[in-house]
Amino acid sequence: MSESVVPTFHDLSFYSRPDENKVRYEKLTAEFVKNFEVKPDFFARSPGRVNLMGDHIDYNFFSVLPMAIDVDVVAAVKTNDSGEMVITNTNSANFKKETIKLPEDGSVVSIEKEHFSWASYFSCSLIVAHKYIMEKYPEKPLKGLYITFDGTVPTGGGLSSSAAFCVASTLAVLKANGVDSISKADLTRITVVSEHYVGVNTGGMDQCASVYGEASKALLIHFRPKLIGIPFGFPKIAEDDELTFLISNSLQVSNKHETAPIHYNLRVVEMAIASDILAKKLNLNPPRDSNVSTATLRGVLDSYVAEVLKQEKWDADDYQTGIKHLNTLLEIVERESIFNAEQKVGFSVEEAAKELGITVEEFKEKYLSKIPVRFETLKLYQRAKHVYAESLKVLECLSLLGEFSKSSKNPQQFLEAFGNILNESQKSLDLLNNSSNEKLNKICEIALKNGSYGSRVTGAGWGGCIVHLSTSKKLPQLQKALVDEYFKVEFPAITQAELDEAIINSQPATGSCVVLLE
Ligand code: NG1
Ligand code: MG
Repeated sequence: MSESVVPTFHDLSFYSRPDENKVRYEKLTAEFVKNFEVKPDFFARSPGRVNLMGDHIDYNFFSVLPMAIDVDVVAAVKTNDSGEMVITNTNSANFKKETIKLPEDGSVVSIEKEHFSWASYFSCSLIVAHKYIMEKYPEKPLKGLYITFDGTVPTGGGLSSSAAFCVASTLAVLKANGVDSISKADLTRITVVSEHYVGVNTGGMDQCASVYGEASKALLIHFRPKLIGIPFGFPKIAEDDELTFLISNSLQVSNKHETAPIHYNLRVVEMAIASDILAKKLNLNPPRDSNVSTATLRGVLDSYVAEVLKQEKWDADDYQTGIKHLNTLLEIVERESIFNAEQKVGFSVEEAAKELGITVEEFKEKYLSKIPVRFETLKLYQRAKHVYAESLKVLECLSLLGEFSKSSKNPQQFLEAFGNILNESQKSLDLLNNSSNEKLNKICEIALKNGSYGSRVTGAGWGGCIVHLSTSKKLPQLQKALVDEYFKVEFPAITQAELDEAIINSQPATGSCVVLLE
């Protein structure tokens, strides 16, 4: 599986709605011709994703369960001889034309932190693609490009618009520079770090889901022992009814780049500190994550299994053993000797430094200087508990799916059990990870009364989308309730077109690809 190659298609039949996309590609081509007075050579596209289970755990290297979805970012591309990257967007009101000059000495571009724009995300992709090309063809200078993008992934919505954009951009630069074949594993590996260049310390779920997506399949993504996406199908629940995931966009935009210091990056930092404190208290020697030189919560679990339980590493598909170990870690996190009652409320910098046996200066240097964050107290207990409990839920989902497909278990029971795991995850995201909010909780509440078996915030949170587990028969009621009780109440002037975009009934979609049309 890891050796499979990013495909090239010669028509649009890989889409679940090829006709709609034909019109869209024609419009994009016309827009490209208007911008650059030539036709594009090819298209590079990459889809968004919805995460079904396991949020804020990928950067702790725990497995996640996303699926690529129909919405995507398409780049129409042509090379030029000017050595410039000229990027335009069909949504020119929000994304204005930008030109990025390639350094004359052939080195990779650098990102100007003071001039942050959508082009900064393109530059991230340019950096990772250029580095890859330099390794392959050290003597060839990078070509200039004309690009027009067209995106249908809602931005700031937890459906990973940024990863779809970065992967499509990277693929565009690679293809234009003669990389006609790249493995899915390589494309994932190089794009995983791209957003780190704009200061968001992302995990690898989104890029992996965007690259490995397959029609009608969800994905199990492992980060250890190595990053890999494994497609799997959902069981049929009845002859005349189908399991369906509905996505509803809360239309609260969360700009991860702007809020990173108080939201996303703060979680990355809190979880790193929690890992180091757990390792110290348990006398463990977990591997250090080379990126941040701290332990990870996954590393703590693996070391505990090896050093204390003296057990071998368990296989990624041995869910029962994984469940047992995660439960052990959850019990440990509850111990008074790990976090006392006061610490369970939150840590000050002084307290956290004291726990680690280092000075406040050393603490600030190690944890607070590389990734800027702002906080009142560090919620280390809550974050560690969320990560272990959420990772446990991923394994519980897998184990449930396995059981259901083996035995002739009642589909109703299956949906209820699966939905229950989703609902417990939402509680954890809200109360332990604090990445939900009142409006997002409200959407979940409405959905659960109207045909959803389980609803949870998907992606980073603090706004964005909710994923609901439902069935095709229950969809009309669910959609109607969301419209009447959320969208029309929160946004009385909302139009039908806006509603159509906010409620997404998406099938699992094909991952990143190059498209060559006649
Ligand atoms: P979204 O919200 O889709 O950007 C982010 C991270 C993921 C993961 C989730 C939370 C990026 C590109 N992706 O997703 O790696 O950590 O949050 O599970 O920032
Ligand atoms: Mg994103």
